[in-house]
Amino acid sequence: MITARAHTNIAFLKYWGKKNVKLILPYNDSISLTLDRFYTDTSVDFDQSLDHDEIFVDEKPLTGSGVKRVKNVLDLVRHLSGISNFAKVQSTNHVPSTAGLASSASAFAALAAASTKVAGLNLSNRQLSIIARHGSGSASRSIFGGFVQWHAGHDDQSSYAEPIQENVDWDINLITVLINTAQKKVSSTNGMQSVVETSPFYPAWVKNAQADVKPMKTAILNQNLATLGELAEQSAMRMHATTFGAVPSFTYFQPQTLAILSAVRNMRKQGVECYSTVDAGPNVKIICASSDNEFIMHELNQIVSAKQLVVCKPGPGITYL
Ligand code: 2P0
Repeated sequence: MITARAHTNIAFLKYWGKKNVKLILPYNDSISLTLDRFYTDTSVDFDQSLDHDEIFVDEKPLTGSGVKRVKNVLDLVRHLSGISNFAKVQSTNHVPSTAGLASSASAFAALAAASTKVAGLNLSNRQLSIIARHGSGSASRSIFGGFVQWHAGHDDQSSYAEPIQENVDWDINLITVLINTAQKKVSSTNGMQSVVETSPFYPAWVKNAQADVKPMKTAILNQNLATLGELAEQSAMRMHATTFGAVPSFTYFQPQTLAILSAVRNMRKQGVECYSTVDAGPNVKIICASSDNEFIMHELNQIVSAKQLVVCKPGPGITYL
């Protein structure tokens, strides 16, 4: 049995829409930061005594659409290794229970790493990224630490992630604002597919996202927080704009999401370098320097409680436990 650990990542330039649904090939490149605080540990064992794949997440049998995705990854590993046994998979998420951050990114990155290693495959991280992508697009990026780019590519082998800067040696933080929601959410998979098929804003999204790749990489390499933050906030707002244009229209924003977005803009007006990003849910993540954490947390405390705030720093790529 092998256990691997992978950390979640937050996209600064979003992945939003598949040009090939089966292979999970995205329309545009995306850029993310792997985080230190949230991660998944996954153990895999191919066992000849099993008559089906056994998959447990947080000690409960996995149900729903995730099962097929896990089997896709296991089938790929069986195909590559020649192993025919079924597998026992046990996955534990280390994320706050109310976060809505339980991420398929860390889960499938850890699964790709553990399953290939236990099958005796000695793969490069690029190959692991391709295998993780078959489980979930964003998982391709969680193989690596720090700032990562997922190249959209045009076929299975050309769509992979690679590091822009693995060891982030500058003072960048991400404050996660956990906003609870009672409303049922549209999954990111369904949300992005609906947008691709129905939103007239989608072509504009693809064109602008791809154009932002180079300036965002430059901002990262120059440690330019202001440019990086502005581009990241733009990417998030443009992604969410596509959902308003979908038929039927939908949004991931909740009232508190808007309140936090507004607070961040106000702090910026006061000269604090802080920027927002929002994924397929109501939580806001604030990009800033740690020297401004105290001020920002104090301001956010007017809107949410202290326990809804989690400060994250750049995190590592996959490790084996
Ligand atoms: C991202 N998201 O770049 C974007 C921004 C959410 C919003 O990647 O269908 O769970 O499994 O490939 O990876 C979340 O989507 O979707 C995601 P699938 P995934 O982080």
